[in-house]
Amino acid sequence: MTKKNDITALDEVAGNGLLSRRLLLRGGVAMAGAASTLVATHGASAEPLKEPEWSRYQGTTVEAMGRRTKHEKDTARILTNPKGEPRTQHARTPHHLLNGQITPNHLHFTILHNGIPDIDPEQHKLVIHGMVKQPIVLSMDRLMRYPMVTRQTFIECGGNSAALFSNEPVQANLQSLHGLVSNAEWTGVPLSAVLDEVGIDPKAKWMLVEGADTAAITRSVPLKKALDDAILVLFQNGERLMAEQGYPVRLLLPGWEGNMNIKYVRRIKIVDQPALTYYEARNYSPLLPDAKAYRFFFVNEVKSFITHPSFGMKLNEPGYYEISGIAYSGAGRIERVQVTADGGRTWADAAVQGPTMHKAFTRFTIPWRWNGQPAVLSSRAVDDGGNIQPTRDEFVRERGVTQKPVTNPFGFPNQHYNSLTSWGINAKGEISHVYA
Ligand SMILES: Nc1nc2c(c(=O)[nH]1)N[C@H]1C(S)=C(S)[C@@H](COP(=O)(O)O)O[C@H]1N2
Ligand SMILES: [Mo]
Repeated sequence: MTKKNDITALDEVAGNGLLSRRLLLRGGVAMAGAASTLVATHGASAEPLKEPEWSRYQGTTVEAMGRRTKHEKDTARILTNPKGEPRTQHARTPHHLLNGQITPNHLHFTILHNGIPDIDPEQHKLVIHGMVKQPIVLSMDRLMRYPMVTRQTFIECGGNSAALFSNEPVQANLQSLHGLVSNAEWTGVPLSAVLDEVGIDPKAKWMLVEGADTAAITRSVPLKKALDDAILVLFQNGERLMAEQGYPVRLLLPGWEGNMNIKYVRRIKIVDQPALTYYEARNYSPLLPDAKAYRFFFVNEVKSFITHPSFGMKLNEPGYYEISGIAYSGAGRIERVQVTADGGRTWADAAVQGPTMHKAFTRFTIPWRWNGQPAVLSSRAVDDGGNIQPTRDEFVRERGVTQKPVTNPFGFPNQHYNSLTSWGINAKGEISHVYA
């Protein structure tokens, strides 16, 4: 038997204090040595509670729309146009302040190339035409009458994590670095059901999808994907889509590059080849070190990052901490996540919280005992297709980095970064962004 406060008696499963994820199953905070650092110091002198102000008077009146407590006002997105500048707008999810797997609707990341359109659902129509037997015009009323499906999935902008293409680590928090990905439960009509009804010409291979905002963002999507798991989404986490997420209807292509998930979708044209629109031919064709470029980059590949602890937080004393983070893969289900506390020399399996879903966020955790010495934390995910998140060396060799540090973390020097993120912890417990 391990004695309650004897933290040294616990076996480390990897270097620098990583403990077995099985401790979590056994309710092992006390066993992990937390008894001395969490419980003993803060629970020692339990006195009768004093009556605080808020216990003495009637609370405020409940309103029709629920609201968040003012104490959490800093749990907000950060904007690239905080003064309301009319430009392509990015709003980033504060993953370091959230937990679990679902991104709340008001904190879902957003990219809009031309602002939020104010669309009247009574007037909005979706046209499906081109190489079809019978073109159709769908009102939102009519679309609502199709059978619906619900699934959880993430959406990630190709430009997420772009700052990590810099050859020096940009000192910015998780929200700035990886805030252009979010995960929600989406409900809507499988696109395949609607395409069945219009009758696709067997020679057709692609569809051109167009939004109703002024950006008229248009993208070519292979029909194979459209018939596989694409959804015309009407609901987001149980309520109608947020205006920013594409109200009244958006295309969802689970696991595929953000910009293909066309919001405010008003037109789908069935065609036999990609249209090579501006948004697919220039904006979203990542460059390679040999001056070639990807023509298309569809799948957001397997990826993970540690959310707690992360940049900007501080470890106040040595002892027990839970390391926690997010893993996801546009190619499938997360099968395994490993964590290192010594910059990649040794790795331990994290606990992966189930049920794990295809192309959705998966939360991982592992207990850690920090000894007060410098440490480098990082995570590495593997999906059920056997795809492994590449090390930074592997990734840079294939995809390159920019020569100068990217001082502006909102810049888009390149796309689809899916390598590791490492947090360096110094002896004071301060956390910086490092390349390990
Ligand atoms: N109509 C329209 N659809 C759009 C965009 C847009 O500006 N207009 N932005 C795209 C980009 S670049 C991304 S990454 C995703 C972001 O989806 P979200 O704002 O719901 O997170 O929407 C895509 N669909
Ligand atoms: Mo994007």
